[in-house]
Amino acid sequence: MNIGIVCYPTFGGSGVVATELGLELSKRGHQIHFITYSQPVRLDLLGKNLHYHEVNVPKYPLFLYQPYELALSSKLVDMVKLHKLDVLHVHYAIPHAYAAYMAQQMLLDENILIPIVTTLHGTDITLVGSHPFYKPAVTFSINKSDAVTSVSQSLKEDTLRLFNIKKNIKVVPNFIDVKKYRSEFTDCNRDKMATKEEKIITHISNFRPVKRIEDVIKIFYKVQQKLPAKLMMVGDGPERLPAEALVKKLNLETKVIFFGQSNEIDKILCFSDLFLLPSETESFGLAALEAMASGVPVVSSNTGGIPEVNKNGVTGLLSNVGDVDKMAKDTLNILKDEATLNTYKHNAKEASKTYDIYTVVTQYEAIYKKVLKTVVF
Ligand code: GMT
Repeated sequence: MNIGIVCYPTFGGSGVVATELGLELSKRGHQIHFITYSQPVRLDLLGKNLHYHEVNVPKYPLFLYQPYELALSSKLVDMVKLHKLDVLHVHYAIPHAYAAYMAQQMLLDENILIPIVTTLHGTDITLVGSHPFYKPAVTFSINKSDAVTSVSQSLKEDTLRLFNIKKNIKVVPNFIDVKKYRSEFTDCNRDKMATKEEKIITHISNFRPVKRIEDVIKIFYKVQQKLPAKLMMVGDGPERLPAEALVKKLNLETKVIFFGQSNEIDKILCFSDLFLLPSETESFGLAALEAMASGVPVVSSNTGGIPEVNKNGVTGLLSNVGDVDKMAKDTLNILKDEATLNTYKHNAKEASKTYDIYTVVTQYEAIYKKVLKTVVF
């Protein structure tokens, strides 16, 4: 199949999922066309069957806001025609589902049929999409998609609660490539990051308010009072500077390392003992799944889709949003002795295997085949 993938090309979870999906589909022989405003971050090499088409938005001084949707839908029309695309798979409803629908209508005018698959990722529904300024357009474009998927059951329920949706939403969870995480708890040069006695706690995100970065620091502050430990802060975003200020205020500068954005997530997770994810809301928590696949247990909030991924008492421990005292206690409970920690590590890795790329990508292929067969305009 010739498949067009539209996503945010950044370090965000939806872009990562879209890129990994495209890479796997290309290995299965499909021609994959990424249509985005810059090359997706995890798409280092343009391999066989992979293509990238940049969406350019010409700047014009009259516009306070440059019309990205217009440029994207025009690019989609051109790419569908030029590369004879069979299906468009858009990740993150805003504005991708909307732009894809416009492209579909323009193409229909030329008797070209192109089905649209929309994958809902989280904030496109829970935070941004449900804002009254966007809601009618988001509802419309979800209902006009030929197939709609969501990355968790919780996100499906949120979508049905927040919008008037007439379409069936199929849950297709996020995934990891189990093969990439085969190595069993190897050392990974952890001695460069911490002493033998110190436990390594890690947080990875885009440092947006929804991630509750301050909670991460507060949890660590309490933990390190009881147990020698280091905190690895990976990622970048608006909450990074306030987080650095808090670290300074709490005299934690020698114990907290800010990596910024990193392409070495696997290495960092390899030497981590525990992952913190105290988010306000989280449709799935791909970062937690990646941690689990590396054998790293997760202490998290119990919001959104996180409990579907992080099983309480098995792969980690969960608390109400903002309960930093309990999250600190949970962290200490998991790290208190090697036997407990190793049980959690083992469980985390085992549980992650149910999200293997092989099964999940096959589900997407089935959806593409179905829309190709059933769509009549
Ligand atoms: O919030 C982020 O980390 C970025 C955002 C995105 O769309 O890039 O993530 C959302 O999609 C991810 C991939 O499906 C999910 O794993 C995240 O849980 C979800 N984030 C939120 O719901 C806050």
